[in-house]
Amino acid sequence: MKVPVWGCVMLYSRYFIPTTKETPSDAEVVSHQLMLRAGMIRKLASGIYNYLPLGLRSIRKFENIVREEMNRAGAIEMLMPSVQPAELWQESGRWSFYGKELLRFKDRKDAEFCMGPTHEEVITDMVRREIKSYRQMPLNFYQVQTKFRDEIRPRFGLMRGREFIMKDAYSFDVDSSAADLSYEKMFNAYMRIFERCGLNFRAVEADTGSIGGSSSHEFMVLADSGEDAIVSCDACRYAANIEKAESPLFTRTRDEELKPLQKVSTPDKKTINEVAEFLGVAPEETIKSMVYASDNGDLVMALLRGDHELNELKLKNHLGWDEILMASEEQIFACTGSPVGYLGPIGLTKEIPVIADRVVQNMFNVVLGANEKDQHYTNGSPGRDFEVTCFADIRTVEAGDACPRCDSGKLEMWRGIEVGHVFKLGTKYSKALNATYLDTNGKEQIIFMGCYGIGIGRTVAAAIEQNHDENGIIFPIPIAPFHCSVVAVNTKDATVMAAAEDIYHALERAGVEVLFDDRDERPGVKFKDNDLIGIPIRIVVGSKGLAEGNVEVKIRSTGEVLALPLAGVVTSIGQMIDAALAAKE
Ligand code: 9G3
Repeated sequence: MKVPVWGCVMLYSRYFIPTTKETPSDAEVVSHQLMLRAGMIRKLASGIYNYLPLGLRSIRKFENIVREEMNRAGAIEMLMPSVQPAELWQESGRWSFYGKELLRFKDRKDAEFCMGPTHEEVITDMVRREIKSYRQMPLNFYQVQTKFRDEIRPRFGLMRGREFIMKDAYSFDVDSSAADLSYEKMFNAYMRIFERCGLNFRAVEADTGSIGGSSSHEFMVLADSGEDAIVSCDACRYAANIEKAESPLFTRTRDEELKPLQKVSTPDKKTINEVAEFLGVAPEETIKSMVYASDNGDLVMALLRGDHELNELKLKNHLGWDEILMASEEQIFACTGSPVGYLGPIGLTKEIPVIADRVVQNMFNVVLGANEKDQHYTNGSPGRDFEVTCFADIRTVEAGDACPRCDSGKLEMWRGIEVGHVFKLGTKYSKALNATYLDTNGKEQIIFMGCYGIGIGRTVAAAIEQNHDENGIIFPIPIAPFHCSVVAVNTKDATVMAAAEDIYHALERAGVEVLFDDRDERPGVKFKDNDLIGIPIRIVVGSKGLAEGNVEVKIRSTGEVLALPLAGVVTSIGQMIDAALAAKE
C-alpha cells in the first residue's frame, strides 16, 4: 500500500477504537453510554476519564474552533497551572467560602494548595503585577486547561466529571462600559462557536450565582436530557434560564365587589387542588402560602396564586439570603400556629415578612389558609384582610406565558445542557486582590473584569446528546473525529482493495480526514462500528458498484444513500465537507 510521507495513515486496523456492543450499566445518559461504547473515553476513577484517541480527536476539533474564534475576537492564549497556592484564594475570600468541592492539599513544606477549579484568582494576580496603565487595556486572556472540582456525585461521563477541560477567558477593562464591550465580543464569539458546530442552542439570560457580578448569559444546547429548563420567546429574542426568567405582569381590574371574609371548614383538604375542588372554585382563585427559612433561622411567608409555582432562587435573591430552605414543621408552627396545609397570611402568631408574587396584588375574593387545622377562608383580599410586606416577581414562568419583553410573543419551554457561560464580574476580584491601573490623570483605578467559560468535553457530550439514533452517534462534521470513512466490502478482492486505497489516498490528498476501514471483518460489522462512532460520511467500495464505475456514499445524519461515479467522488465529498465547515465571515 502506498504510504504518503507527509500525512498520517489512518488505517482502522492499526488505529485504536475499542468499541463495545453492550451498554455499560453505570452510564445513565446516552452520551455517556455512546462515548464509552464508541471507544472515545474510559473511566479511570469516579468522574475522571482517559480520553482515548477517537475521543481526543473530537475534543481537539472543538478546541480548535474555540481557539479560532477566541483569537478572532482578540483574546490572547496563555496557560495557567492546575495547582494553585492557597494564599490567592484567601485574598479573594474564596478559600473559606468553598467546602470540599475545592480539593486542597499540602506540599512537602506544609504549604497549602488546591487543584484549580477555575482561575479568577491566578489571572487577577498575574494582571495586578503586570498591568500599570490604562494604555495596556483592554486585555483578554484565555486558556484551554484541565480543571478539578470534587463534585459529590460525579455522573453522566464528561458531562459532570470531577476533572474536566474548560476554555476559560478573563477580560480586563478600564471601566464598566469598556467591560460591556469586551462582554459583547465574547458573547458574539460564543454564538459563532456553537453555530459553527452545527448545534441547536440558545443563549439565555442567567443567574450569576456565587461568582458574583451583574449579568450573565448561559449557552444551552437543546436536548431532552438537559438538566436545565429554559424559555424563549416565539416572537422576539428574549430567552432565559427558568431560574431567572421574568414573569409577565398581567394586570387585572377588579370587576366585582369585595365580599365579606368568611371562615369555612375544609376537613382534610390540604393541597390547592383538593381545597379548590371541595369549595368549587378554580385554583386560580386561591392563594397558596409557604414558609421558608434561611440558614440562620430567619423565616418568611411567600404567597402565590394557587396554580403558580414558587421560584426559590428568585425569592432567595430578593431576600439576599445565602441559602433558602423549606421551613420545618416546628418553624412553621412557631409563626402560624398551624399544621402544614392550612397556612395563610391572616392571623400569623409571629410577625414575619410576607412576600407575595406580583400577581397576588390584583387578586380578590379568594381562598386562603386560615392557620388552623381543617379551616380556610373564602373571599380574602390583600390590603383589606392581610398586609403584604412586599410584592415581587417570585413565580416560575410556564410555557405559554406572555413574553416579559415584547407584547405579542409567548414563551416556549426547552430543556438544555449548559455548555458556555459568560459573566460581567465588575470589580469583585480586582478589588479583593487590588488589581488597579493609573488612568489618564495618573489616578489609581480598579480594573473591571469579565469571565467566560466553555466546557470542552461537555460540549462534545452535549453534541452527542442532541445528535444520535439507535445505532449510535451522529457527529456534526465540524467536531467529528473523522470526516469520512472508506469501507472495502471484501478485503480479499484485490480490485476492490486497490480502488478503496486509491479513494482513500485521493481523499487524504484533498485534505479530507478519512478513516480507512481495512479490517478483515464482515461488512455488517464495519457498518455497525462506523454508525456507532458517528462517521458523517461513509464510502463503500464493492465489486458490484465498481463494475458500474460507482461507489456507494451514505450520509450518517440523513441516512441518504447515493451512488456516485468513482471519478467525481473525491470532489463531491470535499465539497460536502467544506460546506459543513464553512464559517461565516
Ligand atoms: C470553586 C469551586 C467550584 C466553582 C467555583 C470555584 C463554579 C466557581 C464559577 C465559575 C465561573 C467562571 C471562569 C470561566 C467562566 C466561568 N464552581 N464557579 O468559581 F472554588 Cl470548588 O467557575 N470561571
